[in-house]
This record gives sequence, C-alpha cells and structure tokens, in this order.
Amino acid sequence: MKRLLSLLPFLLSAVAFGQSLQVNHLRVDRLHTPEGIDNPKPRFSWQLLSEQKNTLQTAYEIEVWKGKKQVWKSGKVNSEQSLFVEYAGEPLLSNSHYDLKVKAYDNHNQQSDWSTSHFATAYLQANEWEANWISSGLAADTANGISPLLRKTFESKKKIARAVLHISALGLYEVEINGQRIGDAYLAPGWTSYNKHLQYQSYEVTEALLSGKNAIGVRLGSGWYRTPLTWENKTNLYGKKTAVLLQLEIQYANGKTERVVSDGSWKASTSEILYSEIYHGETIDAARVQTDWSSPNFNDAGWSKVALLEHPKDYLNASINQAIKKHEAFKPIRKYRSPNGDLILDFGQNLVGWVSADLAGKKGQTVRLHHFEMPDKFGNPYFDNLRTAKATSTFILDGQSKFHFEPHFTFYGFRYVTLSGLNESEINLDDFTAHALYSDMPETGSFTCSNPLVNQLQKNIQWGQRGNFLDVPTDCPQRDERLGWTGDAEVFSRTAAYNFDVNAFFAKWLKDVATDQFPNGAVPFVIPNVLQSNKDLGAQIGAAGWSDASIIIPYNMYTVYGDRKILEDQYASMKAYFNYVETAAADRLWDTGFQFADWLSYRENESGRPSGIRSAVTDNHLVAQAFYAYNAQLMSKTAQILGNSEDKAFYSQALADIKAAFQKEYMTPNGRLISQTQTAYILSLAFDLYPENLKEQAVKRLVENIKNYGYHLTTGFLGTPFLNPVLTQYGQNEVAYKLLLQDSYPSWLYPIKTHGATTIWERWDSMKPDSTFQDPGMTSFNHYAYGAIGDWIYRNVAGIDTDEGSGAGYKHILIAPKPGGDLSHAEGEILSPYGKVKSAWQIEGKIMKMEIKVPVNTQATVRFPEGSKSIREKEMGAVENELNVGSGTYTFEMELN
Ligand code: RAM
Repeated sequence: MKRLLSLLPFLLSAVAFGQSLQVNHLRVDRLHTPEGIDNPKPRFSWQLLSEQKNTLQTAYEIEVWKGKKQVWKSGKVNSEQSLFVEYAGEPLLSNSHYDLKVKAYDNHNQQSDWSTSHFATAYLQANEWEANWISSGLAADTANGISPLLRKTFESKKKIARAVLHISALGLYEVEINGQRIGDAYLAPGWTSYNKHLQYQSYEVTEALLSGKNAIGVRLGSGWYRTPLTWENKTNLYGKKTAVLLQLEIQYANGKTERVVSDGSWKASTSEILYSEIYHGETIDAARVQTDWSSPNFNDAGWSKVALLEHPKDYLNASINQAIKKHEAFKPIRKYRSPNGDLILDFGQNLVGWVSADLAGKKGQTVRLHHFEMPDKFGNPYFDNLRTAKATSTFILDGQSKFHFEPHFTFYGFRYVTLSGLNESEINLDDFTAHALYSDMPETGSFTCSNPLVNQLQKNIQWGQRGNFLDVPTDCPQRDERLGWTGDAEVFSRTAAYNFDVNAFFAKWLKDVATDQFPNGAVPFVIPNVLQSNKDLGAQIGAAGWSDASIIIPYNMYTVYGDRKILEDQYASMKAYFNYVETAAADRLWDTGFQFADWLSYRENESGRPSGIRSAVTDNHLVAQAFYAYNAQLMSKTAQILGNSEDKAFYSQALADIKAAFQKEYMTPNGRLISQTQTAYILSLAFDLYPENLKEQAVKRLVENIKNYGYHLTTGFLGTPFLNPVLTQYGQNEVAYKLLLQDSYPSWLYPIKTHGATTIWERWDSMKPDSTFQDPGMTSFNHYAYGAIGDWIYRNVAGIDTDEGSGAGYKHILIAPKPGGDLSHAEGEILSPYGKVKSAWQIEGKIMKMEIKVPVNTQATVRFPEGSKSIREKEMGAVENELNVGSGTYTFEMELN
C-alpha cells in the first residue's frame, strides 16, 4: 500500500499528461537498430499505441543525440506523419553512435513519453577505406578448394569507449575476435551483383576487445562469388580469388582513435574446411581444426603471409537489408532404413539451411549427410531433382571426444538426409539438428481458419518464403539453380509482404535489378544476373511477368509500406524497362520474341488426367500484351504518386493504346479470347482489358472453364496470383473458395492432402497422384510462386488490405472479409507499418461475429459481407453496411443472407 501511495503522484501525472499514448517500434530507414548505415539522411518511423479509440497523431518531436551533444531537435512538428520522417539535423559523422528519441501528440490532447532507440553510421564517404583487400595467397584456395583462415594480432592498451568492425568480402566471411564469433550473420556479406554492388556490415565489438594483446581472425568461403553457379556449373563468375576488406575502428575513452585494417601484415593458413560450395556442400575435417586460431596467444609461426589483392573499394555500400540469420531448429522426427538400405533422418519440415552434428568416432571415420526433399513412392531417397547439386556435408572425425560439426558456407534445401559412416547403434538422434537459415525479416503476418488443410497451406507458403528469401529471392533452394528469378519474386511479392516485413529485403534486391538492367532497358531473368553469357537466356531481352518485376515489385512495396523512396529510387529503372517493351512492341502490340508466359500451367494428359480435356496453354503474346497493359497502369499510377503529370499523361495514353491493341488482336467482338483458358480470361479481367459491356460474359466463360475442369485450376505462374482475386472481384467468391478448398490434382491442397507437403511445390504435380515424380529436370518441392494465393487469403478470407496511393502503407485500411466455402471461422493479423491490424470472424448458423483491430494513426473502411443485415457494433449499436472507423478494437455481429 505504501508503495502504491508513493507511486500515486507519478500515476496521476501520467494520466494528466495523457501517457496512455505510446511511441513504439522505432525504425531507422527500413531497419530496427542498424549498426552501420551510410545514408546521411536516415528516415525515422514509429508506431503508436493508445487505449483510446479514434486516435490520430497531431504532432511529433524528434531528437537525435551523439553522446551528450544534441545534433537534431525537430521541435514540435504538427503533422500526422509517423513513417519515414527524414533527418534534418547537423551533418552526421561517419562511424558514430546516435541516440534517437521520438515523442508524439494526439487528437485527444495526449502526449507520449519519449521513446528511445539508436543507430550507428558506417562510412558516409567512399574514400574512408584505408584497408587493403587481402587474399590467403594459398595455392589450394580455389573455387573447389579449401576455406582459408586469416589473422592478425594487435595491442590496445588504453580504455576503449567504443569499437566497431566494418567488413566485407569477395566470397563469404565469418569473423572472430579473441576466439569469439562476431555477430550472428551467416553467409555474409550476402549476394549482390558483386562486381557492381557490394555491401559491407558493421558490428559493435567494444565488449570483445581485451586490454593488451588482441587477435582478429577471418574465415573466408567461396560462396556465390566463385563456386559453381547455374545448371552449367560455371565457376569463378565474379572472380577467382576470395578476399576480405576490414577496418576495426577503436575509439578510446581519452578521445584518441586507432584503426586496425586488413593489410599485408596479416597471416593466412588452411582450416578444417577442406571444401565448401553453394550447390555441392562442405567437407570438414575435425583433425585439422586449429584450436584458438583467433586468440591472441595462438602460435601462428607456421602461417604464411597473405597476398594483397588489387580490387576497387569505392563501390562498397553499407548493408541496407537484414542479414541471413539462424532461425528455427528441428530434431529428427524419425530415423528409418529405406528399402534400398539407406539410413534416413527425417526432420519433418522441408527447410533451407544445414544440419549440425555432434559426433565422436575413430580418426578418419567419414560421416556423410546427403540432403534431399522427398523420398520416392517406395521410401527411397530421391536425388534426381537436385540435378548436379551434390548437397552433401562430409564430416571427418578426429578420434577425440565429441566434435560439433556445422557447415559455414553452403546451404541445402531438404527435409531428409541419408546418413552414412556411422553404425546405426551409435546414432543418437539428439546429436543432429537441422537449422533453418534465412534473411532476418521480421515476421508480420498470421492466418488461421477452420480448415486444417488451409492452415497447412498457409504454413507451407511461409516456409516457402523462409527457404527462398536467403538474401536474394530465389526460385528454389535445392538444385543447381537457386537463382533470383524475377518472375517468381514478382508473383509472390504481395504475399511475401503479408507474411514478413520485406521492405528492406526487396529494396536491396531491386537495387541489383537496376544495377544489372541491360543498356537497352531489358531486365535479366535472374538477379543478380549470372546468366549473362548464356546464349539462350541471357540475350538482352525482357520477358513479360519476369522482367516486369522491375515495375511491379517497387509498386507493390510502395503500396504495402507507404515508402515513396522505393519508387523514387527505382523510377529510372522502371521507365527504362517500360521503354524497352515499347521498343520491342510495334504499334503498342508486343507480339514477338521469347516469352516464358504462363509458365508451368496445367497441361493436358499430365498426371493422368483424362485426355480430351482442353489444354490450358495460353498464347504467349496474349500474356505479354496483358502484362504490358498492367505495366502501363502501374507506371501511370507511379507517375501520379511522384507528381509527374507529363509522365502520367504519357502512360495513360500508352495504356489506352495497349488495351485497344489487345482487343483488336486477341478478342472477338463478342469478347471471346483467342486462348480459351483460365489465364487468358483472368489476366484480361484483372488488368481491365475488357470493355465494360463484355466483362460479364468473360466472367461466365471463365467460370464455365473452371467447371469444365471439375472446379480445378489450370493456371501457371502468371495466371495463378490473379485467379481467386478476379473471381471474388467479379461476384464469383464461391467459385474462388471451391478452388481454394479443392484437394485433388491440380490444386493448392492436393500436395498437402495426398503427399503431406510442408512447402509449396514448383509444379502442381511435382509428385503425381500415383506418387511418381514429374520431370527430374525441373521438379522442386520448394518453389514459392504458387504460394501467391496467400495474398487472396489475407485480403479476402481474413479481409485485410491497404488502399493504394495516398492510403498506401495501411494508412487507409480496407477490411472486407468475404467468407465462403464451408469455413466457419478465419482470423488474420498483420503488423502493418502503423501497427497491428486484425480481422477475425466466425459464423454460427446465420449469425456472423467479427472482431477487428485498427492501429493508431490510421483509418479503416469496413465492408461487411454482401447481404448482411442487422449489423451491430458492441458500443456503437446499429451500423451501416459500409463503415469508416478510426483506431481501436471493434466487435460486430450481423445476420447473413
Ligand atoms: C525455372 C525456375 C523458375 C522460373 C524459370 C522460368 O528454371 O525454377 O522458377 O522462373 O524457370
């Protein structure tokens, strides 16, 4: 009681000053507390929390401090803006730590406390690299060879105030100071168009340094830089030698500074990693471990001098995205012998990463883990779909006590491994752990409903994303490919942004889209572009739906995150690509040249469906023309957002011409399309290519087609994302639900129901109904493209969406669940840039209950299912069928039709 009384004045003042408003979740640029940015004008964002409904920010204050010195005081700024407020203080200094404070005011006369966070700058000028690129200089250090160690000792006698390490590599690095691993990033510095764009990372290492003698050690791996890449296994794509560039910046308490850099004074040696490649795996020999190699007292007399490497330093940038980190860990759920005698561990989840193993045994005893995704119908391991990827970890034991084996510079896409080299009786399942590695994008979305198969589908979509968002959005993670295929990323980008915060992830990748764009404006099919010398695929041509990622993804990211900068940064690239298509198309009809078109759509007679059923292959150029129109639409919207009225007029005219050309070439006067396929009708409706009076018949034809296939989809990569959205938009929500809930081939639920899939597959029938495999040349079990249904699930089943344009970034939220099928409840939640948005509903008989959450500083338009009657909100009483609300939690009840 006494304590409570003493707290009373504080509690009262909190109420008086209205401290129920809170600033939360501070961000700097697109990250949380970045340790090294090189943007001289970072942008600050925050979320607001309040118990009070209908709360909007009316003003904010920002302060930035460098130690005791205030470098920016925004003063009280009357504004609703709570995202991306640009720094406008004294010029920031390189290599410095800054404290950030934000305070907000709202429309209920409340003000928040100061909320604090921090960030640090790296190098704001390009010429701040005094270090040299250094290589091991060892003969065995080649693309298929060893992974070297590099080290240096140094003294630091005085008291250290702050020490920061900036580091990058040609290849991959791991860095240690005094025996301690620095940071928790893996496969750093990640993958970019290395020769044109390279990122470095910064780590605060104050605590890792000792007073007196210190040592710093770097382990290098070949990684994407030079190990075999693409199905042609091309080595040394970016260069022949791996190298590190490193600067350790020490600031002493007395104000003095010191730099430790990579230079000719470093020493190099071999390591226990005898071999390490992206596709083929890693070999570790425990007997060759050099214990304490990064400790000050380690004897490096036997080490050789490193080699200096001539390589530019002026094109490095501080990382703008999250590093790859280790996430979920899985123990084997079972061990079994396959009919052909292999010993198999099953980790229960198709994932991307590697397996660590704690093993003891005879010296030289060799244990092999061969990773694979699916056993065949007899239970034997299936490796053919990995093509040439060896995907093998080889662990050589040293005859001593248990050794912790764990790969460093490779990764695998797998659920199972075959295990050889151990006696079955010696195997302890607990010694094996599968680690999932992926870009550390914050998880933002969740969805559940009354159908367990749909819930599994949602999990599979998320796992597909985890597995393939490994610094670059890849098509697949297991075979000799794993490339940044633009089309896959394009179709999945909106879904991706529901599940995780991918703003930084895509901003980094889009930079390479622009970097690798061909001089004629065409955008390569994979980014980073490693197919450039491939005659078939790398010619300077663009393909609809693939190269369009350069326009569609920036627009999608803007819509979801409300970050204009992505459009400003990409606009030149977007325009250049549109211009390329304009040149490729004569009279605004893009009807020549190579196209992937509706890639991997259902084909007649595949997987034993009866013949006589029409094929689902859509004319390639019809697809291209439809996307050409879509691009014109997005370009005109983008020009409008950027306030460029001249461009807007240009793109609007282009759109009208493209649409007219589409109708003339592909549509009869009565609205029949030259391809009688789902995709043809879907794209024409989705991209608004029909005259108003022909839309209804088009929808009819589409639904007819779906019925003819027994309510099965037949769409490929480009049609699938728009299939259910179009059906719902044009009054065929029940048909959309039939497709969602369909569980026989081809459908989303077939792989789950029939084959227990834990990820999204590349093909509708990667494994056929008779449990045989599709063409091993292209059969992945972890390909996120068809997971694009996730977007419709969040938008229409849960009913959470954002407005575009000025309402982008969930500033204006649209909540409109559209129940259907036999679902009795669904619940979706996303962490939008402004905070949590929730929409949950449940149906009992004719009564539907709904709960929604709208974050502070936003507004939502709520639309109830068509035909709902007697709608009531718990506090508001009777409400209309469409309703605008401010922030808060609302509970509705209504009668359904
Ligand atoms: C395959 C890829 C990818 C697709 C291209 C066209 O090789 O796996 O998914 O985009 O082809």
